[in-house]
Amino acid sequence: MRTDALNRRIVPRLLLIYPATHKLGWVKYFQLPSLSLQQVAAVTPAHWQVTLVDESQDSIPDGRGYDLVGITAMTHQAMRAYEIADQFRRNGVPVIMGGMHPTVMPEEALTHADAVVIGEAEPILGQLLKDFLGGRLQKIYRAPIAQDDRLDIPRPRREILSGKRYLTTQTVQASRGCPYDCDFCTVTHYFGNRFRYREAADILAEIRSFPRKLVIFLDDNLLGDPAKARPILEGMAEMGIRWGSQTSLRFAEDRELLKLVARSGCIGLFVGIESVTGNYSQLSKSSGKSPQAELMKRVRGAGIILETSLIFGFDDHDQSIFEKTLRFVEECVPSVPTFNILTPYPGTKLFQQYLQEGRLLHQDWSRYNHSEVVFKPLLMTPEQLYRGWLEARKTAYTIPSILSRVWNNPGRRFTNLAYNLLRKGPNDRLPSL
Ligand code: B12
Repeated sequence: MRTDALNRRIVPRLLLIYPATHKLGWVKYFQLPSLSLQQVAAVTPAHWQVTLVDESQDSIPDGRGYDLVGITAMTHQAMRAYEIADQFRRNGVPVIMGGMHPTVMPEEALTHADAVVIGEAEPILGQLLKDFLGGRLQKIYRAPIAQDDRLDIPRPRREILSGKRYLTTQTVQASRGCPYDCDFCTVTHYFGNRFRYREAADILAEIRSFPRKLVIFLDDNLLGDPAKARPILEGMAEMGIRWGSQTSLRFAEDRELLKLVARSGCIGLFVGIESVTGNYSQLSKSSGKSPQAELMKRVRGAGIILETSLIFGFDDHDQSIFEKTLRFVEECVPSVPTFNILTPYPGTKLFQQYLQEGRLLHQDWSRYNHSEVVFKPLLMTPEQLYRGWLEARKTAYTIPSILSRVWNNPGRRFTNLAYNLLRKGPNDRLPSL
């Protein structure tokens, strides 16, 4: 019946939704827009009309006037995504889902959606939409896992963001895939085990089209393959832009590369140190000899703000890990240290291990958010892990600690201070148990 109505209408309408898990207040205007949905829009054939609802800024419509709803979800968004999906389906509007959580839990997602996309939308969405219009929608659309080292995707459709306010809409993805295959990560399994890069010329043309100077890369590891990253960096060095990205610290083993990174306008990098016991980071898989402290010093010395992610709760962590980690932060002085509680996301080897060992406390996905303990740690109680994490956050973000970090990081002191104060923000509002 729906298909008949659709056939009568010339322009089919797709509503894309980014679910919000909590109210953000004024901070909502300092977020980055979902690139996932801009990319989904980019591979939606031009005869579709596409609308984006970002729940942190917009309310969810009732579905009238839309033919199909597409919802994205990371694990912590899944419960909210399902509520929204159920509502639309009750109102007679079919729903498709994609993103990391539906990709790793397709059967679960299918209890709330008419179809699920597993993996990347680019190779498969055109077929899905064709099937939908033809009344032949299948339940599962599985994108092949890419095998080559080229990433051939269209640029995101930024115009769907119009009318919304973000920190910047100038976000770019240069590469996908990762060879490291860490136990707590799903990326390798679904996005391939090599770094796939877009053509440097295409990335640089995209950046040149931006009206403003700040660019944020949404890559897992922009500098993962230096040979592919170099032409992008060289091109950016000509443009006088400022940029930030996530990467692995190992790039700083190459001093020339570090110089080029700084010269190309890099103002900040987010790196995963993961554990100070050294057993879990990409760095421990590196062939390089430089210890992390030295690499961090080099990056700071180049005037780049270094945000480091440190995780608590691995199986070799007892209660001494908090003290050890704080000492590491004092000695290595990352510009902005972030502390996370280990979270075994579905689809990872870690999740499988804890499931088999009966160590998952629950599967309430909304609490799989790095700020709650959802599993039984090996050498601590869940309460000890939570309290230790909270105390470490508070200790590292006292005003004297912040000032000492800012003082010890040359260059960009104002940005660094502002970023530290932003990170300190939520500490006082977290429950103490
Ligand atoms: C950039 C990034 C961020 C940015 C997000 C910026 C933004 N607003 O988009 C920042 C730094 C803010 C961030 C934060 C977090 N992130 Co993050 N992030 C990433 C990263 C590196 C890339 C995501 C991205 O934009 N990719 C580009 C888009 C185009 O790709 P995509 O999302 O995969 O979408 C494609 C397909 O999945 C599919 N698809 C996606 N949605 C849909 C919907 C439909 C309808 C269809 C058909 C298809 C489809 O099509 C797209 C095109 O191919 C990924 C790692 C990764 N490689 O996926 C982690 C990742 C998504 N993040 C993760 C996590 C855990 C978080 C945090 C919860 C961490 C924390 N400590 O708080 C927060 C959550 C913040 C929030 N918004 O609520 C995990 C999620 C794991 C999981 N199972 O949920 C990932 C996978 C990292 C990891 N290694 O595990 N993140």
